[in-house]
Amino acid sequence: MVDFMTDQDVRKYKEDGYVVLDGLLSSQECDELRQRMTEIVDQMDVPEHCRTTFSTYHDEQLKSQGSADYFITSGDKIRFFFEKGVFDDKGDFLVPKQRSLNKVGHALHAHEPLYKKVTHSAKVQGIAKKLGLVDPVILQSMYIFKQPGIGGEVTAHQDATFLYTEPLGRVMGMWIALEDATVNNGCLWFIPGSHNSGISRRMVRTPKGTGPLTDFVGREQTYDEEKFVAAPVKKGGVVLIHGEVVHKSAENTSEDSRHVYTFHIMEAFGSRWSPENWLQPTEELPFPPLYTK
Ligand SMILES: O=C(O)CCC(=O)C(=O)O
Repeated sequence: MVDFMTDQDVRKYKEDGYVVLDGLLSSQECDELRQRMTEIVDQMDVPEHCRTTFSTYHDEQLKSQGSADYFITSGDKIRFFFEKGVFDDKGDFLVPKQRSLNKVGHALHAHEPLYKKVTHSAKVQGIAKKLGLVDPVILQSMYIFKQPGIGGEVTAHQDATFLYTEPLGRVMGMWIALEDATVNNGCLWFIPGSHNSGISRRMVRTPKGTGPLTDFVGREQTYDEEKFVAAPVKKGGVVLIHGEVVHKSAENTSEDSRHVYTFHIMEAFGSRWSPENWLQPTEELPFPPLYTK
């Protein structure tokens, strides 16, 4: 069988820190994943912290503590993260709920059979093998909506800021377009070659107690806007994202959505997953190996 990922793709990935591969999924597979997400959203329970009214400073603190908890314990669950301004102060939707979400995360790969199937598909395993990964494990997964009109920007970052390993260079994102991702609806932009300069900051868990649950160490860097190159992708295509490559996406001011399913893998062989990362394997969900049937 001809490799889905060619030698030239591997070279491009190593040189630039990312590569776009067309045709990972068929159009029908994309539609099935989207349809399943519509059902999940139809049935979702709106998280309590979104429903809390904030009339006093104390309530506001509780609400923000609630959302921090909701995030940091989401690694082994399916949870809902919303765009800004989609709830009124009683926690009722101001927009149709199918149009309210920023993302759903972080364990679709474990709990949702269709998503699990795609994550472990022969093509995905073939990509990991082609890149020489010995023991890749799945760290997390997300469905990102980039809603028409309100889908917010994702500022320039490196994924290893959030998913830190020693040594670096062990994490890769697979970002699958379930609809065409274009410069108009918020495709990814990269600084080619930026994966070779380490990382500028890390997000770490803070010691248990009061206050924020995570903090940043290091500096948020500013990047030369001119250096970013757009990476539009056709429905069904995948972008491989090196853990240290600088990337971002613009807000979606168009009338089209830009749904993607994305997950991150780590070469577990010879790597140390930082215990300070927000995301930790749990008893319910240790990081599952990618190479399974
Ligand atoms: O989907 C997006 O707009 C951004 C995703 C991203 O930057 C990431 O998954 O690291």
